[in-house]
Amino acid sequence: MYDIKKWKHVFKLDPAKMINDEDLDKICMSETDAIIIGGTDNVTEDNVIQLMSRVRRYPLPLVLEISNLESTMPGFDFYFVPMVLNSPDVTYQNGILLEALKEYGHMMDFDEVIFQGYLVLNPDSKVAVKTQAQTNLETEDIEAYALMTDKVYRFPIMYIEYSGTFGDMEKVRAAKETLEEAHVFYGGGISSINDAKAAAEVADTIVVGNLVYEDVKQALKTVKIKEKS
Ligand code: 1GP
Repeated sequence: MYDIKKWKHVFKLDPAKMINDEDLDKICMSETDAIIIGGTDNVTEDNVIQLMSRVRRYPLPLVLEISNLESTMPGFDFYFVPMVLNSPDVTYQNGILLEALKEYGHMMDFDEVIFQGYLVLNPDSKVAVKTQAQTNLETEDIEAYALMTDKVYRFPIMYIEYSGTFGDMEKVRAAKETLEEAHVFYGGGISSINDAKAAAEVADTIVVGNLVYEDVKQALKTVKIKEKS
């Protein structure tokens, strides 16, 4: 099985967005470590199946980041379940999970299901609006959420999500330095190799999303962070 802790770079593809075969081929044939399929709006059974079947032709790990029950299906290597720790709406902490467990709990393979302590930090992002995330966090809040992830819930991953904007690396560092066990994913606004390097210096795994759709050439360059390792 794949070892997520070795992943340095992943691309996140949004099933609600169009990508042509040529660009998808380049993304999947790059040296990236994995593809995550996930998005906030308009994630449907149809568009997830479509994208999954296109990416499945390539020999790299494929993850579904669960955003709703309707678009959750078998066929992925892993299922990432974001538990949005800084949302006051329990739906996004464990509410969707509750429904998933009621429906699929008896047949879920928990080795494939990875729970993430998820912090949403860009107030203007769709995910922040949807989850009503409390994004105005001080370093001590971040550290406490890191402890919560690591020592209370014992999630294997903490995901720092700045979707749409490049984040404050000092906040990512505060999380990283507090965590003893959990692996740090960083995603948000990586739009060049320099952003990718800056994020990869702090986080264990960087996630490149929008750039795939905005400038595929630049997106492919971000994989170069792996050359030093
Ligand atoms: C989004 O963290 C990912 O969930 C990546 O963010 O789309 O801003 O690259 P961007």
